[in-house]
Amino acid sequence: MPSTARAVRAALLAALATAAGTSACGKSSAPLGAATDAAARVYVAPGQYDELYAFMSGGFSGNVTVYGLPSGRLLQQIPVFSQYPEKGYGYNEETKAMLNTSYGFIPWDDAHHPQLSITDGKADGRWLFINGNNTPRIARLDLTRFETDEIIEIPNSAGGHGSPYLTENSEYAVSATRFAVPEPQQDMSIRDGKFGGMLTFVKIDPKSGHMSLAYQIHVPGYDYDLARSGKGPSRDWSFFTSYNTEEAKTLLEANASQKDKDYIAAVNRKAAEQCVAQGKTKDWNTPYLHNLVGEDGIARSETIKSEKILEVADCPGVLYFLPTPKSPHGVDVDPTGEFIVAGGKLATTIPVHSFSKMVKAIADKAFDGDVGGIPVLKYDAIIAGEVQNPGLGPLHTEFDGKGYAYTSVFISSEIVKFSLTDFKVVDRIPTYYSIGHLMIPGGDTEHPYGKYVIALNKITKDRYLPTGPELTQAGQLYDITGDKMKLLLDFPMTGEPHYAQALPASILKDKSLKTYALATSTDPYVTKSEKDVKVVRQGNKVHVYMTAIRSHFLPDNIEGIQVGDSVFFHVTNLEQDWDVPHGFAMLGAQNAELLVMPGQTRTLVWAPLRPGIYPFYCTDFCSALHQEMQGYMRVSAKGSATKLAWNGGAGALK
Ligand code: RUQ
Ligand code: CUA
Repeated sequence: MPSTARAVRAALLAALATAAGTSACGKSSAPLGAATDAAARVYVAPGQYDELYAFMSGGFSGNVTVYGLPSGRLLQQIPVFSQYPEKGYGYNEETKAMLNTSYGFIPWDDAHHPQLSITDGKADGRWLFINGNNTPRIARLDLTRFETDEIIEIPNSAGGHGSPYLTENSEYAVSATRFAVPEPQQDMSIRDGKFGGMLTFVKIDPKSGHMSLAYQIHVPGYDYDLARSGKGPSRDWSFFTSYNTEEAKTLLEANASQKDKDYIAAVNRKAAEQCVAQGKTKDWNTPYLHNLVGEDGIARSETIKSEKILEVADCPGVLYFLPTPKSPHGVDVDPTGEFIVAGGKLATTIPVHSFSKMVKAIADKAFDGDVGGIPVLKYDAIIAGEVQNPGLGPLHTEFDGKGYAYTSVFISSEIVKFSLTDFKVVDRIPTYYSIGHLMIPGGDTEHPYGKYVIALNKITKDRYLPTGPELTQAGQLYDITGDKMKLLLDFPMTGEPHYAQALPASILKDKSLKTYALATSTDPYVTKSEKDVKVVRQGNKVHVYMTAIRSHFLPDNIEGIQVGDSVFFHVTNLEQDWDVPHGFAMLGAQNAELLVMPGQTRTLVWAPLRPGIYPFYCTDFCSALHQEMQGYMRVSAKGSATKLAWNGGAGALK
């Protein structure tokens, strides 16, 4: 083990042992390090609303969770990159296409960084974007419905980690390939092959939110980790951290930690846009998928095979390297747009670059040579300050808008607060344990809401009742209104929490959709009234146009189904009252349930295997007679003379 890695590991174990020791000695009932009035500060009385919505990445659950703050109450799970049987997401006919990729249907991803859409650098409550890390993708969620509406795959990439990190008016989402790979992909020696990297810019339509690939910048084969787009004076720039500038292919823990400094790649988007407009790009045609929910509520996939690739040599001024110690992870831009804070995982200081100095250094050509034609700026010419004694393993930084920055420090398990005036540490507080990201509501925008910081911890150890080898993931809420941070609350979270975003509830809550309008539904499979229910056979496909309303389905008796048929249940929920979904589940269906919102139509496919009588029922407790909300399907042998018949509408069954 190399000495840095050994030191890091020893420090981690020591930090965990100290922290665990403190609470193991009988103090576990006293809130460990919590403010004395913590209970009152996070208590939201029954029937009262929380002050903030928080959107948390579900990490390896692939989804997004919605919490209320300050209570830490879980309000909703929004499926994004992973199938979610509770809502039928990725199982029903309307949403399956959302999970299509150029690699086929993929039922899972690892979701990392939620990003609220912004206008003038402030959350506008329209959409939430989040990246898929394993098979690089960016998703867009609609925040009136809390549903995933769009997923775009990022071609020529492997590991879409540094993403989506929007620009000041949500013009672009970005993505960086974390793993260097052959660009374009091809068979070559791992050891001797020359790998590359790719920085991707995805255009977001300001009205519809629809995403399209704008251009990709071909860069050296480093590991690009995280990103941020600038704001204010730096609004036309995007920044990406890289590690492994050693371009090691094996045992990176040692081999990618050789150099003192790696780089932040600074991209001038205006220069890039100009080169694209001047036709200086090359056309590549790696296939990628774009999945979009249409006006009719149905997701469809389109395969696209066209990318505009920008070679740095063809576009001078588009990219500069900012030397940054040492295997940096996060890169974060303060609310004024002047400071670019890096989290050097193995660095002994937190380097803070100055945007204005960077611009001057570029004008003065204050370069330390170049790599592959990319100018490397002189470290001393761009650095604004170095935060001394920041703790071990700084990762991510958020801002309170009052001139302070808050950095998560993984190995020493703490949040460190420092001044953006003199770069001195002014406060620090332990986290339990091994904090990854942290989030101040609005703390990555030009207008932080402030008030709280949330630690998104990787390890919980002794903080909760043990639940076997796998313990719950955790967030911790701290008050940051005073000089000293105060711990208020621990709350469990779903999946591994990576990043999170929050905004005042007042921006969203009145926009929340209550029902889908049945009268104006354009779903091709909608049934708008009970008199229209029907069953239609097309070869061995049988379409059941079914309605649900408290407390029955219609038709609820169907005969004439045969083994070998595929039965499509198109279930329309006729309700137009808020909070009255109906569910649908079928004995032996090799599928999830349907959960159908008021006014919505959802489709489940069932392929009966054996003759018999098969009940179905409503899965969502909708009324006093919910248990009565059931029906039967009669399945006959293939070729049987039993006629197709049903009750309701023009059906012949009585
Ligand atoms: S990462 S713990 Cu996936 Cu955002 Cu830094
Ligand atoms: Cu409908 Cu229960």
